[in-house]
Amino acid sequence: MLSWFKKKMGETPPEPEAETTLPPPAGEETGEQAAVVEPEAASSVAGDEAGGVQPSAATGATSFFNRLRQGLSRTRESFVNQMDELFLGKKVIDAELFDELEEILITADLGAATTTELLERAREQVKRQDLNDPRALEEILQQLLQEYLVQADRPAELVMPASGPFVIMVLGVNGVGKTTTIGKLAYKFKKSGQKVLLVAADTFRAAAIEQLQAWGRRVDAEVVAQQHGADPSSVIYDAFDYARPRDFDVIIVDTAGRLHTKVNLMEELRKVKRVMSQKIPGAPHEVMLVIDATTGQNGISQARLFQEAVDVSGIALTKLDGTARGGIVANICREFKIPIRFIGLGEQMEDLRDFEPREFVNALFSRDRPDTGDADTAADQAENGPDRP
Ligand SMILES: Nc1nc2c(ncn2[C@@H]2O[C@H](COP(=O)(O)OP(=O)(O)OP(=O)(O)O)[C@@H](O)[C@H]2O)c(=O)[nH]1
Ligand SMILES: [Mg+2]
Repeated sequence: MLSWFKKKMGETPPEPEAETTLPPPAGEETGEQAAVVEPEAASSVAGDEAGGVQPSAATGATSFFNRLRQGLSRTRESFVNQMDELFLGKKVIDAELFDELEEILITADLGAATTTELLERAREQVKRQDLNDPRALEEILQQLLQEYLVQADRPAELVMPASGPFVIMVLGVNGVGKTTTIGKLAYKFKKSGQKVLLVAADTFRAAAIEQLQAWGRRVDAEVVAQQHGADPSSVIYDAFDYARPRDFDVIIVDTAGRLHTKVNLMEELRKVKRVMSQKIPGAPHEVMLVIDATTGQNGISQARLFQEAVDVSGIALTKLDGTARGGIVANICREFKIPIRFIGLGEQMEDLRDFEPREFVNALFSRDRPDTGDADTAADQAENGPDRP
């Protein structure tokens, strides 16, 4: 796996800082309602509040792989338990075993089409290699699942432009975790030494602006916002004008997940996107669709609407910690053929991980065993530094 972003012209991301001191969580703050917020004011509040060190999940004995396992514990336990029950009770690979396996995979949100295709390939392999041991089938399954995820993992890395800010437009149905993901992403970029600006272009929902400002304070990133009900395009204009002389590396734009009608929403998103490209040629460089893993097929159909309206370039899959149905990952990879860039495994700023297929499948299939720390990937080390004792 490559590092999670790179700059063009062969520049590599700077080394992450060993530990970042950030203000304490600021979810409870309330910003001034319907006020035009000056970017400097927003950032100075962050500075004022920077008194404590946010306890970081990166400290302590838990390895990053273990954190992934923990995040996926619901999925893993359900999946692994069912697999164990199935395979332990069987001596040979037969049609009944395949039927039961099919049920497990569909229950795990793998989707009917993906399940059928996957089992078809598994059957072929079993036949070709003349296998009898059910455990061998489990290995095949693991390998095939990983292949699905790897296929869609073509450049999962974000590529920043050679000059000017890297603009990310974040979209998705309401409540999927857009604003939270923006906060976490800003934290990741900040930790990598990038100068980040957040833009509150969700002016529809009353509390949306304050929520983004709270994240701005939490991760110490500036926020440009206007009042509730303002025209999102006008917010973009303001924000990009503000950004021009200030040398931001990354601009992340929050958008509405809901308007009066779906048609309105899609039209507005297209307009917002157009305005961005008028202000900064090439922007947005990344159109990131956020999907809530707990919503299953429904989430996928909703995501399809966004995909049709604007050209999505990457996916962030949130709330994988909150579902026992991790199979949705394979389903999304097959359905969208767009790289899953990040997965959300909790509500805190550290809970956004690069999506690494091999690591993901390993965590999903892993049984409870003492962690040796060996499982940390190079990507983990590069991103978060080595494990601390
Ligand atoms: N457990 C868990 N909760 C998450 C994750 N990501 C977001 N959430 C929670 O999901 C809820 C909705 O998140 P938001 O970020 O407000 O979602 P949104 O898409 O911006 O919502 P709207 O602005 O209403 O469209 C919040 O309570 C978040 O804390 C995740 O990865 N895991
Ligand atoms: Mg939001």
